[in-house]
Amino acid sequence: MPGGIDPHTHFEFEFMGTKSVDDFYHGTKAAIAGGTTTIIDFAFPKPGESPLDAYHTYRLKADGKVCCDYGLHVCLTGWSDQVKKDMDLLCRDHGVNSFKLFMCYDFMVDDGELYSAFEHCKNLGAIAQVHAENGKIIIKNAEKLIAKGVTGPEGHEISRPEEVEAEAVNRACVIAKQVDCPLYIVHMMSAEAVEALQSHRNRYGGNVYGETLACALAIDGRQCRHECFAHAAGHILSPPLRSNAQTPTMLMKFLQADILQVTGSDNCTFNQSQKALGKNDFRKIPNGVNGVEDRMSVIWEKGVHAGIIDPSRFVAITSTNAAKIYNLFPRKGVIAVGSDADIVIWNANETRTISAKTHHQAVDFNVFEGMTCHGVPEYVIVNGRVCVDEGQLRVAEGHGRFIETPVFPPYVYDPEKYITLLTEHKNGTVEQNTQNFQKIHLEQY
Ligand code: DUC
Ligand code: ZN
Ligand code: ZN
Ligand code: ZN
Repeated sequence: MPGGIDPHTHFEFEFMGTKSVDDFYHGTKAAIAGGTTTIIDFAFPKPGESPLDAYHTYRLKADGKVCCDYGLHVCLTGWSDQVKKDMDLLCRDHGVNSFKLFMCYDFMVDDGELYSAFEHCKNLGAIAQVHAENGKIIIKNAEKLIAKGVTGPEGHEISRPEEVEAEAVNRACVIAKQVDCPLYIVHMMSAEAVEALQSHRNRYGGNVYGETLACALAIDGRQCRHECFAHAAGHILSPPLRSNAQTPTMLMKFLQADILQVTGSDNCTFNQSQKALGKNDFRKIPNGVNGVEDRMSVIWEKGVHAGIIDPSRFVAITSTNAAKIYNLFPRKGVIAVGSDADIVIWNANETRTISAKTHHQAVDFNVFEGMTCHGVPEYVIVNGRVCVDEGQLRVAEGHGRFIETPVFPPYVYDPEKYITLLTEHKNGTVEQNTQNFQKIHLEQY
């Protein structure tokens, strides 16, 4: 199958008073070990830094270090004429076609700023991305919890319940619709949030896309109530893993039904010593977990091996859809003449057990610790170079390139352009998938 594309990583990210430990070398090495051959990271402006400068800062961090190809989304932490001009230059000369805005954290933007940024994305042919959680509500909820003495990791999810995610999803969709801008909602973590997305799409049309994460498909928020602080804090990210034990399966079914389109990892790793910054206040636990290495195996296990999605859909949600949405298709996301030689030979019968002791990431913790997965990459070819050979990892630092993501007439969800997947049985009969869920997009082939 085509190599995995992880459109959501944060390598060397300066965040919450510290820096994520997987850098562009360890992060891309781990990606390849797990069958991912392209990542898209987020250039994030430091205080006072412009978006264009942030882009250059990230190019300097990544170029020469990456083992596989990478692209960059650019984060907008505010709105001004300068930001608008930077967006023009980033799209025109720097190979950027996606801009992320945050509805929570210190650098959250308000509805007017979202409106202006979305409008400019629309004008440029870029796609807008949001981290959808209502930041003002979270601040209030967390203050009250701390005042009541709830300071441990369990307070994190309590302060940001599903409706706080769903409200922001709906609001982002409404604002994007006003200016007819395509919108991509990153890391959707709850059924309520996805239902908000689907309800908007049903009413107004489909130029909104939803991504969920490997961790959300495999583990739930009960881990954050573990008696051991390091274990609980190790599972803190935002939006949080949900305590509802049904959530991972529900999210997988949303992927199956094309209600969600993409999976990422949100790989943003902090060692246990860094997580301890929030020992007395859950608001200070650096947010983020691993996933760039294990995403493909975990989704194979919980999706394909569990019988919820078929292998074609697996390829769509781990590779092809991200390539299409970020305008990398058909260079990436497909095996075809003229495409990059990013290829994975996947052994679905083989198993491996995930552990921080054996993973290739720099971080000292793994949220999938002890999980046994079917689905192991036997060979991984990165841009023509065999980097996993019979399971042996042989990466080359600097082998990866920055890949430009050109602005586009965006990929529009249009049911007319899809065909239903046909399943051919050994006896020669062909069965149509009457559920009409598995759809492949053929006209580019
Ligand atoms: N959420 C995380 O958990 N980490 C990085 C940034 C984010 O939005
Ligand atoms: Zn430049
Ligand atoms: Zn986010
Ligand atoms: Zn993220």
